[in-house]
Amino acid sequence: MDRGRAAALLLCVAACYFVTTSAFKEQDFKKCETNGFCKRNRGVKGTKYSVDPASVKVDGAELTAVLINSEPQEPVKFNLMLRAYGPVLRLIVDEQPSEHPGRYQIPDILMPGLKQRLTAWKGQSTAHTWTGSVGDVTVKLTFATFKLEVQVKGSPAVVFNSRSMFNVEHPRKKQEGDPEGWWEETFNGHADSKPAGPEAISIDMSFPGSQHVYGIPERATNLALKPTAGADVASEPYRLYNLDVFEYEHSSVFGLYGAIPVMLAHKKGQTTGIFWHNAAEMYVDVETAKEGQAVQWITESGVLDLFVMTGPSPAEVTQQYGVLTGTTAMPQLFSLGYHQCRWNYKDEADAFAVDAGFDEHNIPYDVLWLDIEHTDGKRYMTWDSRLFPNPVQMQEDIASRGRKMVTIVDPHVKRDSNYYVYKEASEKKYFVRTKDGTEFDGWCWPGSSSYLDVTNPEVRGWWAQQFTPDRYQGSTKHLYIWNDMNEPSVFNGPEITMKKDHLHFGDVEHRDIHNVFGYYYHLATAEGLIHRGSNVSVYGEHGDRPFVLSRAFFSGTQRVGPIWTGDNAAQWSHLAVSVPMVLTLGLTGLPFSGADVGGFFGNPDAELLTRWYQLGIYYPFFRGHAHLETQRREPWLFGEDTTRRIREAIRGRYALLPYIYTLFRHTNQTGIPLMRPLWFEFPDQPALYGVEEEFLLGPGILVKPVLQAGAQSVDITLPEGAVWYEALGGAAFPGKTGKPLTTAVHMDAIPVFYRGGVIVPRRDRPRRSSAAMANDPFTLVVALDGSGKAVGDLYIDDGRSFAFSKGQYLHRRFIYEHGVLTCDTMPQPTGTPEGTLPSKLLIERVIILGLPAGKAYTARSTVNKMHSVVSGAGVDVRLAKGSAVVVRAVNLPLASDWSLRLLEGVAAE
Ligand code: NBV
Repeated sequence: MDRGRAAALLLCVAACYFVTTSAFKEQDFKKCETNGFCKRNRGVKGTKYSVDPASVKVDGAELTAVLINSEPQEPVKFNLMLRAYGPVLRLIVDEQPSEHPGRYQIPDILMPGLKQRLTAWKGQSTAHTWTGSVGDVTVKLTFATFKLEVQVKGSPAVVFNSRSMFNVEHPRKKQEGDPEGWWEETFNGHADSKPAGPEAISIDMSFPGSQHVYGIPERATNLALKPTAGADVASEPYRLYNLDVFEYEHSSVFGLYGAIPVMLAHKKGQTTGIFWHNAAEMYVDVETAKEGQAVQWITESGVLDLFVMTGPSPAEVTQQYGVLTGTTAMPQLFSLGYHQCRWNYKDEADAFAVDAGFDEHNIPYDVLWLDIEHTDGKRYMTWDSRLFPNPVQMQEDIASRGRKMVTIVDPHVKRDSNYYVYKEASEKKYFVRTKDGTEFDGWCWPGSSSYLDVTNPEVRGWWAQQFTPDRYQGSTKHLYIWNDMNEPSVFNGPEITMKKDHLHFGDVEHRDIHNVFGYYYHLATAEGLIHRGSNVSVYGEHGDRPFVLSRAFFSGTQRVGPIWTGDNAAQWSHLAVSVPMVLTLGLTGLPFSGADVGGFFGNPDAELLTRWYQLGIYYPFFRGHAHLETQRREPWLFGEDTTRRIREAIRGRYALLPYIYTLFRHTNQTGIPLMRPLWFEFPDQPALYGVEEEFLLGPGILVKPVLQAGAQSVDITLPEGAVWYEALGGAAFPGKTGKPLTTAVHMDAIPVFYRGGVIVPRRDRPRRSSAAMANDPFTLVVALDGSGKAVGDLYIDDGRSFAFSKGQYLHRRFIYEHGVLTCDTMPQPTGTPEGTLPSKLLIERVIILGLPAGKAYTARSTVNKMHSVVSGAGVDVRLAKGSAVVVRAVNLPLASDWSLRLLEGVAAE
């Protein structure tokens, strides 16, 4: 194509992309009805599958059997395998190797070393069933019709194929008279050649007694998934297919940029998790049946490789999933601060002005972001030299104030032989190919573009070399990366993505790897940042931890870096849906996420923006961002009151950084999310199972965002079994599930509560960035439970390198009991090296919530068992409304063991 025509087409494509569309364009996307594999299998029942009883063999940890589909004239046989890894089960159904090479299995998602966890079955067969058990888990395999029931401590957790929807479309030869759509399908003019023909798999599962199911991100919808099938329900099924959805709606089953095929079902006493280890397109129907929630999953291709995480608690399910796919990478501390982004900060002067604006208005922030316009013609890793003539100086200058920068690097590579990235990758044949084997030429921001085949380890290795300053010119060690459009987004492709018959490494069709493509790109970029920091190899000890934000994601993304929820809108409904979206990501193993604060499209008014910041400070990833065509909205542009409120909110985030960083260490060690639905912490209270408007940050902070314009009051559910202390004011409220507390709200803050029984570490001195807080002392908020106890912990390390993994950290535990607060070493999970880190940091203040009001107190401390008196400790009953005792100037060393005794009514010595 000549340059002129190419430019014209690009203009049209780009214009169509964001001018003519004022709303979600449903017609651009397939529905179940227009998607062959879904249409063929949705709701279809049959009883054709059985297990051949003579084939059942158990060899230690592995049961194998032959599964037969007796419907075709010549019955089709499959291999069935059932394994246990302690409380996690795995069911695999694949082609028989003699018949077919086997279905596609993604190679890089499961954690290495799973094999070591295999646990031997204790089992027995009858003529009709095989029953086996591992620990508290029992499975019953019924031969005809094939059915698999899983029980935990005798209570049913999940039943597979109870509704006979199991179906595997077996390999076949093309024949005349085959139904339409088996061998080729066309959507909106895009033909999919489907060389393997029909290859879908469907399976149903029921969760007896469960009221709700959760999970299967990403979509903008409720936390508890609404039924999509069954009597009186007519809805599209939930879809898992990574797509760039323009102006997505705030309430829809439609799949967005990322996919995690993980679902949780919950009932009193039992949470069950399902993970289908498969990256092809999927649909999921949810039905409320008499016996509980019943679901049907359908995938277009790949293997049936299902894991069951048997819990039984929600926290255990997330931990078990962490064992399978890994836990959240420990982030750098700066990345938990506030990020200021916009499409686009126009030039260096603009970037400096925004940076200075934060200091002028005394608002802390950590990272300034540059979107696509900073590049030379959307050639990523280059600069528009007119707008950004001195990128190195710019980064150094911003870094001199303790801050970082981020630039965007998208996966489409401009097809320009003068562009070094394209030239080299093309010569090396590193791009995705069309079905005919030629380099794929698609349309995206730069115009004609090719896409690196990041499923190839060699390509990832090469990509990871591109981030050193000699390759990425104008970059410095203060620069981090943002991967957008990695679903991948292809403006002129079917459903704005890549054709399914395109070819990847090993001639694997795009169909099989679509949902994991973005993960691979994200992974390779993150490895690039590890390489560039120092001379050490990948995962080296002293290089900095990477920070790469991704839009697309899959299971395993948590090991790489954060994601955000994409292009939301400046609307109250989008503010509200951000909570279930982020909660769902946490439940499915990807806790490091957040929504664009303020809403990407459109212009928030001061009230919406304020409420968004007040909520956003609790997102694990906290970034303000806005579309190119929106009005500027830096926090100081809405008048003094708004600036003050946003300043207070962001300062509140910074005060909580010690708690948030500690929570990240926990999720890094266990997989338990930071942001949790109320039922996650109180799993035995059914009235909480549907609550999605409020949440807990870690175990100790309950947040009730204000989600309506002009709200004068809100109803807050405070779960039973705990005392709750208003964060501002300290007033105590006993939890009463089912009886919300109605509270008046004002614009200065949203309601937040400390949970009795938890100690929250804070750093209360306002600073300009997280780096500037490095030597600040801590405050401990000790919120007492009904019996006067509380526990908590504080984790610190250098905040940036991998040295923590070798033991350079401090993890301290605090216990308050019988009027004594102690500090000692936090016990670590097995395998964690003991932590040592020289540190002069102090606990300067202790705030105790829940002591009898109106009394006088004094305090005495003992450090390393040496008796000493708190020097100059002022003891004060501060907050009239509540019962907060503030012990000031205690100055106790974080690195030492100590105790602090509170004495009632005794004068200070
Ligand atoms: O790079 C431009 C935008 C970016 O600001 C946004 O955050 C991404 O989600 N990008 C999408 C491409 C175009 C969006 C209309």
